[in-house]
Amino acid sequence: MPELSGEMMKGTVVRNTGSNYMVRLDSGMEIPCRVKGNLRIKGIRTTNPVAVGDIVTVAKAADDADFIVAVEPRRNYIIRRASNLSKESHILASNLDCAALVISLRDPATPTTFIDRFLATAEAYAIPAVIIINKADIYDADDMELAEAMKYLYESIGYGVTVVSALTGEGIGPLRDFLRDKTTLFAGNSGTGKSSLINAIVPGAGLKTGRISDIHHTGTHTTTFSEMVSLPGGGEIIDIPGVRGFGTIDFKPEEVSHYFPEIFKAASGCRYSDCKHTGEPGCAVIPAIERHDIAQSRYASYLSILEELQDSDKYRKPF
Ligand SMILES: Nc1nc2c(ncn2[C@@H]2O[C@H](COP(=O)(O)OP(=O)(O)O)[C@@H](O)[C@H]2O)c(=O)[nH]1
Ligand SMILES: [Mg+2]
Ligand SMILES: [Zn+2]
Repeated sequence: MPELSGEMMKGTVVRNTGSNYMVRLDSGMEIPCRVKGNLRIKGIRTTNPVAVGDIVTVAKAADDADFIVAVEPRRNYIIRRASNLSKESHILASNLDCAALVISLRDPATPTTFIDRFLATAEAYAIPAVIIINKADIYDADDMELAEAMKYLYESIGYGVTVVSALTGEGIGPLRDFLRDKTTLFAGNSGTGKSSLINAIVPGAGLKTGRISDIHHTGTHTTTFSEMVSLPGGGEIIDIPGVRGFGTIDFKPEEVSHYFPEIFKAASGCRYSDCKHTGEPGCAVIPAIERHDIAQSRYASYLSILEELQDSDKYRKPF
């Protein structure tokens, strides 16, 4: 442990690669930091004690890297299990105002269940979510019709939806306005254009982007760590590694419908309060699907989460 000078500074973690952290001080200066060995955050078992978005106290060290010695309580945070069977979680980002899912209708197409799982997870974290449909420039008339249908569906549930192109700049101006003064997470499956979008929104951000062929052939992605990028007019975007979904919430089966707002609303009419909406007598959700008040695709996503929970019961743990 190097000698600390006693000088303390406040800042925000803007990048985390392994055990190295970049902290932006209130002065705007960015300094590399490490985490003091005994820093532990109560309540969650995580592989990283400090995450991008954290507000931290830094102690100046005598040698080159300074030390993060304290983390302010998080307003919220999103985690991912370190691996499927792991008990440890990795914090992807904290202190978010909005979670944006960047999707594409092709090259690569984002599955509907992926979208709905993302939205349900955002509901569980109580973080407002929006959907950004990118790559408008490659869509034909059928794709645009699908984009419009998705916009209609998700906006009717309460999620903002916008169609943009990082390549041509279509829709980027309004998106930039929306992002102002917020800390927004950009999530999405690999190759949908998260890094390209950030580069289009923030000229000079200079994030690395992948070639589609690389994604298809090797399954790898260019972003391997979370990174925060400042918007020139105020606000931040956090780019997280291109992975499947942005969180692994351990839902209780009877709670899954709480995170599908329109299903939750209809469920107030179910006879039993623990109704799972899978054919129980007096269920009000099934008739709502038949009336098209609830989309089939949303119900299918709901069921897929429910089924997965029942399959993986033996691996579940509270956190
Ligand atoms: N045609 C088109 N290609 C795009 C667009 N946005 C990104 N791409 C391409 O999609 C691939 C993946 O982009 P990248 O930003 O690395 O995706 P990420 O994995 O989500 O960060 C790259 O080849 C980009 O050039 C877009 O709006 N239109
Ligand atoms: Mg990327
Ligand atoms: Zn029901």
